[in-house]
Amino acid sequence: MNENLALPVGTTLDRFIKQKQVDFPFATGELSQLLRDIALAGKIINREINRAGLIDLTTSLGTQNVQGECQQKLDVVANIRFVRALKNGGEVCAVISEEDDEMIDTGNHHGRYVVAMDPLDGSSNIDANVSIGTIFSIYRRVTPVGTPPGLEDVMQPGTRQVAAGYVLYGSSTMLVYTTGHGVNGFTYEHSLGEFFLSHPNMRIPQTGTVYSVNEGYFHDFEPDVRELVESYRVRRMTARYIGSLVGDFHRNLVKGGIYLYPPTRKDINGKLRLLYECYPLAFVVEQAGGLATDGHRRILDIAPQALHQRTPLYIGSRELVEEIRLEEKIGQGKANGEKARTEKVLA
Ligand code: P6P
Repeated sequence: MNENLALPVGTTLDRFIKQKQVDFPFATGELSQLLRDIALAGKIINREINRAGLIDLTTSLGTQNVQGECQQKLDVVANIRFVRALKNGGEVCAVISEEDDEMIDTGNHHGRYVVAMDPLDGSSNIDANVSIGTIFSIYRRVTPVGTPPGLEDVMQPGTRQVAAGYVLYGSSTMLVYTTGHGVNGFTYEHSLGEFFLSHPNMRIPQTGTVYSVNEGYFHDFEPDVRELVESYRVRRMTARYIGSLVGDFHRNLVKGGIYLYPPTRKDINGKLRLLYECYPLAFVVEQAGGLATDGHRRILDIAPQALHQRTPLYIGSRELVEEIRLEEKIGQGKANGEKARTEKVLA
């Protein structure tokens, strides 16, 4: 019989997770279940996004989140859906989210994991129908199982992540994640309601010709950052910036390139958040052979000081990130510390 008449549909996320569970000799399936819970929430958000224009979910609520950013209806919906999926899944004892000022105790005090997430990054693009994404980071809790979670569970350094990834709601919906054994990408097949392995063992090119930065802030940047961006122009690199971190990051992961969010007058420590945007993407990019720094040190080596702490971010192809050696401004670390101290610091 002609096999082409019935080509295999490929490996589902579920089967992949089961197959990979052997990578965790002491795995009891809890992390696997947690990854499934995240994938489920991603499917639900994907449905909300796809019909947002039809059920008036594209507009803003007129409220602000803890960052003082205008909340889109879908921001709030995504946050509710993810927190609910993690609560109902039972594996997670605590969540921190861009949309919530404080740590969320899920009540699952026997849950062994905590999640840090940006439920819907780039949401200001929703009404322009531009790709947006969810970013997540998973840690093992450090407080005893069976007790209420503490801030020490969610304020762990990026090197302690056990898994991280993102859901990209783009021309196709993809889940890309790592558990420390490489990076794998799954594409959502709507008709079957399943994520299928479409990008096994993703590797970012060691260099690239794309740079992603908001050049509207060019005159805000420090002189050495202006020189860097100028050098990209001289090298005739290609500027690609869609204003959605997950979209820019994913394109650079696939094609090679660098994304930069340097300090600006408005955001003196950069705009992006360390715990639920930079740490997870830094874990993914390093597992794919790339690199992420704040211009001086690895993102994963930065010690967390506050739940919603911001950091400059330079992330992508290793050679492009390695060439960035910005001089540390006197007191900049102090500035970071001071800024952090005003942002919900660990008591
Ligand atoms: P700007 C979206 O708000 C976001 O956090 C990232 O997704 C995006 O790359 C960046 O901010 C865009 O910021 O200041 O260039 O509009």
